[in-house]
Amino acid sequence: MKEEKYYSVRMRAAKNGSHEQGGKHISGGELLSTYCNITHAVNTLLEKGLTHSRGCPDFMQIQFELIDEPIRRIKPLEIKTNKVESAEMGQALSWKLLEKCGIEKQVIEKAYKHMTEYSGIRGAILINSRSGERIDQRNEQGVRVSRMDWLNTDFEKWAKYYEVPAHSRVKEALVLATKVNEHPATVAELCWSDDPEYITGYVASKKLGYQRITKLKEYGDERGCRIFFVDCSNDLNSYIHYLEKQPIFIQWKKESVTTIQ
Ligand code: WAQ
Ligand code: MG
Repeated sequence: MKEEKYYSVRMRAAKNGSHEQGGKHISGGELLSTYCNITHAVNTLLEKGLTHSRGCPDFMQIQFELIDEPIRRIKPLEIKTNKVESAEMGQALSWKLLEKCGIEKQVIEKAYKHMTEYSGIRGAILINSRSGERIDQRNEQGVRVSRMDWLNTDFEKWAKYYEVPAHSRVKEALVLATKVNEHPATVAELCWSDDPEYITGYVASKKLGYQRITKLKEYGDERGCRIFFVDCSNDLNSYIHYLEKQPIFIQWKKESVTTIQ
């Protein structure tokens, strides 16, 4: 049977002008939809951008396009939640986890510096996992990972099994982390939200899975970021092409559960 066609639907919203005009990034979103579901998909993203804790946007763009390539299906990273008392403890744990991925201290230090410098951008920063230098040339834009999704019914079964809140935020973050860390050139990822009321972040890698850390910043802080530690002996352009263009569905089967420490 021929697979149904899917569309990539994307949204970005900003305040005080568009992103190009130097406006403040408010919200972004990406999902996959069948043709009959496009109205619903567009409305979901519209709602996301209109009701955001970073503010009311005065610019929004929503677009959809047909995906012509076959969609790859991959299983979600294993999840672990690490409870911490303070942002300092959370950050210390994130260092420890990144070191476990083979990343050196001075590289992590540089990553944290990048985090502060580029905390307002709408995409991710790519850094060389050995030198800590930023390697994408996307400046204020960063690289936006796109063309990925997880069917809600499947995600909800997964959330119930792992006793994780079945929130779209968790789904979106795990979808992104799974896609990014599936690529052989990704060594690890560090992320926390730019939403002032959301303080849980994570470190993810193939080996460690998706390691949530319940506090990586203080409430009210609007600084957030995503950093991918990349081993760039591989071609950077094809890596970025994978992040932006390779369509991926996350699919979960209870039978394939493995455990991480
Ligand atoms: N591609 C690349 N970078 C992105 C993308 C994307 N599709 N989406 C967001 N970012 C970057 C961008 O710089 C944002 O400012 C930053 O990440 C944070 O995005 O409880 O909510 O959507 O398990 O605010 C993680 C923990 C929550 C969830 C992360 O990020 C959990 C979050 P946000
Ligand atoms: Mg955000």
